[in-house]
Amino acid sequence: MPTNAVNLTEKEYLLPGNRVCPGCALSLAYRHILKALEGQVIVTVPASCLTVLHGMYPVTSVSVPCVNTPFASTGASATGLVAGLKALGRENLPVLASAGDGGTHDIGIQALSGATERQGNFIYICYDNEGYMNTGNQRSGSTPLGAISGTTPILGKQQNPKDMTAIMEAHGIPYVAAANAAYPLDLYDKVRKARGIKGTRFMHVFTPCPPGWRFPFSDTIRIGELAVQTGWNILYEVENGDFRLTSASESIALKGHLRPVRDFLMEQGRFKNLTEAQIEELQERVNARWQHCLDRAAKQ
Ligand SMILES: Cc1ncc(C[n+]2csc(CCOP(=O)(O)OP(=O)(O)O)c2C)c(N)n1
Ligand code: SF4
Repeated sequence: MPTNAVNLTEKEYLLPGNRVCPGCALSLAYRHILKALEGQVIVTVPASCLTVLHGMYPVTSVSVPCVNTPFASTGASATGLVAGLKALGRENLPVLASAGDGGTHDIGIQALSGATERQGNFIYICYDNEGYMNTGNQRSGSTPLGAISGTTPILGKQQNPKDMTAIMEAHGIPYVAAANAAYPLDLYDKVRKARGIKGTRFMHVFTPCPPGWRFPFSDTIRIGELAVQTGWNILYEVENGDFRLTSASESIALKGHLRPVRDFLMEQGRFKNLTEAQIEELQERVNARWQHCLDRAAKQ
């Protein structure tokens, strides 16, 4: 049975008080990730907003052990933790590697790809705020076309992002999922499922960032929901090759239609300089991706 607000565990592993911004979707997502793992996990994290959330030694806001690793080596760090646990006869303790989009799509991709190709037994969660946010919003391989960032200040980024979830699926791993912090129960259920599977499990979690995307701190959930309602972000999972839409994306596919992507874009200051041609290009990209997902879902 899917988790709901009544049967969700009340136990917390992310403790009150940390240094992320108000309205940070990463904080909400991470809270549910740790709940799903019941706090029984060793985490490895490179430099990012997640290290800020964890806190600086000897102060921490989480009740799980964490290894801070250099930027490029999160996949290698996860491999080492798995090997160490095996040597201690503690293979059953899950290893979670988690990094931002900069640490995953760009700087950590080779170590992650290598660790995945070796079929390392860990969960990797990329939280995606579509930029290098901890250092003031530089453009990353996940920043969308037209988005203003610290390194694309006027015209916005001139390229489309790479589809990291598809790249990870191409490694032939047993579980891949796309989730969104605005749908925490869907996220929670996906982490629970990932926990029960052996091998490399990859999850992409969409995490709106109020200061980086330039929307009010109070609108995080609404922006996350708009992303799904417009098809900008699609909720799905691929288990041993079987593709399935989940949660709100599944409902839209069954009995609804997508809202125009403009509804999502116009709420955010980072898109204020988009041209009409770019909005059209973004809409076409969303349409094509949504159709691809509908076709895959129909084949199952
Ligand atoms: C090798 C190296 N280069 C640069 C930095 C500076 N740095 C720290 S955090 C960060 C941004 C990380 O971006 P991302 O991985 O997207 O995570 P986010 O900050 O968005 O959570 C950068 C560039 C560093 N710590 N190490
Ligand atoms: S910059 Fe964005 S991702 Fe980082 S702590 Fe603030 S809201 Fe969260």
